[in-house]
Amino acid sequence: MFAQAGPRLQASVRCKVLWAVAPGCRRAYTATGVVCPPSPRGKAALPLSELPGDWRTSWLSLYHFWQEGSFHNVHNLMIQKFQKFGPIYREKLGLYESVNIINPEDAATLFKSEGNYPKRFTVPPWLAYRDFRNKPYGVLLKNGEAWRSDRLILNKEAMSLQMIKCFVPLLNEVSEDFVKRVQLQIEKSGHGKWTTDLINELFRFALESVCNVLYGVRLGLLQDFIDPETQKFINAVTLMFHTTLPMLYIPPSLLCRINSKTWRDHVQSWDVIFSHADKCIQNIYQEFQLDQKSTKEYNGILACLLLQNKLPIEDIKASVTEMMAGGVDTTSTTLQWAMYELARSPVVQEQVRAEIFAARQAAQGDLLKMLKALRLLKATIKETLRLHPVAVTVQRYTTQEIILQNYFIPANTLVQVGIHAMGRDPNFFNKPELFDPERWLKMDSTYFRGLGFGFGPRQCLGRRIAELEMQLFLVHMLENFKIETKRGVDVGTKFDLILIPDKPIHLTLRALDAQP
Ligand code: 2DC
Repeated sequence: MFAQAGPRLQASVRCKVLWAVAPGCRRAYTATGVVCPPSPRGKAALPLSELPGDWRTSWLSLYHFWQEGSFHNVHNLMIQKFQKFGPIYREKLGLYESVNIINPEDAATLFKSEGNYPKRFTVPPWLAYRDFRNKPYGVLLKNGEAWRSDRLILNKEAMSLQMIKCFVPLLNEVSEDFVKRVQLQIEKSGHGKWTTDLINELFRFALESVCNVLYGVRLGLLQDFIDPETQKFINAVTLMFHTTLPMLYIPPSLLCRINSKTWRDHVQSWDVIFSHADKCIQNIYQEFQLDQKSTKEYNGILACLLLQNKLPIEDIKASVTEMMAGGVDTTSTTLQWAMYELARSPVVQEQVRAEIFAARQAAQGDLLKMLKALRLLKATIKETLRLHPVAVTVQRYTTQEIILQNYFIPANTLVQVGIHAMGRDPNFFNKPELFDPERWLKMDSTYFRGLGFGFGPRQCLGRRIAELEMQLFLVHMLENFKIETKRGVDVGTKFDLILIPDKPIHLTLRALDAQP
């Protein structure tokens, strides 16, 4: 089904709630973290108009935001705002207004009240593109009943335990091939090691992985020569994220009307993404119609969806395209951060490696059994996402009035949980600057602290694929290589819609059996 263009776009970027200007900061906070709640609990809750926050007019703050070049620094500004205003503040930048929270207890209140149709912030230019090209929304962008029925069908294929078992061999072979590729590069170097910025290799690894799970097909991205179309796809995803940034604050309809470069680049990136995904989908679809299904037991998510025949092909296409695009920069960046942190903490790296060796032996070839035993490895991924989440916030529109930090938050308010800020706040994590995966196994309570994939029925649909993909990657890498990095090079974070390293990360991979 094709949706109508105009009205939908307008509704999505128009402000829903209008707030009166409120007094600014009234309390003092320490430099490191958030201090006690504003008014003692038990007292009558305060109205929204009392919420602290930087007010002025939204357009003026947008202007300052722009001037200060804060575009790529949204995550650090958020930390500063929590320090200035406390655990809850409200903000309005251009058209974009929200209430921001940092406390895990408040996140719990928010998510527990989300109901059956949770709605997150829908990135305006992503809707605008689909309206512009008259393409249907996938599950990422749908809401209400349309979202729920699609999501339930997709959950069975992408999130259920049964299917996870099918993903393991598919993802495992891609990781094994990645190791072979690194071994080749090490041999080529002649020094028993390979030092490089791995990001493009990781993009290819991630795309190869997600495509094997979606289509049951190997693209061959871990070879020296790769199809230029595929590299175009990878570049398009990064450019798509990058050009989304300004359109979080300036309505895409405006940029479209003045034919700005940002809008044109954005449309072009999505065009590349859709046409390439379409080719992949078409290939499988044809095999299907010609009844040339391969004899493998499992042929990937797309084949299952086609076989089920519960979703119209256009809806399948839309959601599969989203999963394909969503699976590239997210896991690759997280893996890059994980290796960076493991390189900086050799002791942790050794512990995780020891766990993997032990689990490998005990499992005797049963991969699922091995993965089950890898508690520290899973904690390593959690810890990586604590310090380096992909998304700076997880957001929901309230569906009913709720009370957060003793303020009434009306229905239909955009509330954002600042998960990047939460992960670095000493109130919620002891010595937050320390990369310490074990904390997840020792903490008294991890209650609403690990929100890297969101929460509840609207959490990341790719979560299980991403987790398995990252676990298997790290298993194979740590079994074969020592990961090292130059000391003293601190890499910061840049907001480019998703959070990414602010400079290239150079890693050295050294064959484990050829230690100096
Ligand atoms: C960006 O203020 C900052 O998983 C905004 O794989 C709030 C916001 C809303 C939705 C978030 C987005 C942020 C970051 C990127 C996310 C997105 C939801 C899904 C998307 C987190 C935090 C992502 C990367 C998907 C992308 C799939 C797409 C390529 C089809």
